Amino acid sequence: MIPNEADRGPAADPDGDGFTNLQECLFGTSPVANTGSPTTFESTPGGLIVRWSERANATYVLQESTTLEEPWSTSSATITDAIHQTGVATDYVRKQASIPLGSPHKFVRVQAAE
Ligand SMILES: [Ca+2]
Repeated sequence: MIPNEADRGPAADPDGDGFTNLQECLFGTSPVANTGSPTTFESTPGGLIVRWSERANATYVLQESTTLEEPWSTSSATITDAIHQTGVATDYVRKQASIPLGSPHKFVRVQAAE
């Protein structure tokens, strides 16, 4: 499916998943197929594992907040290449970080920019 002209801009969201074409490009997801969030979360006994895909020539910052209000702080969690790279788009690398569970509860997100 080729999006019409109005759906090709960086701020457009032709698949209606809530992520712009720019965000889809940064995280390696399809801009024309609603396939879910660019980040995935897995709850494990050791903590919450956050995974996302990164491409070269873009910057990514894992951030945490206890309130969802700005400013968020940069997470001190260690970010590594995920063991499983199956299904990752060409030219992207799946990354992961483990966030310890406990108090205070916190929110995490990945900020990306070109
Ligand atoms: Ca989208």
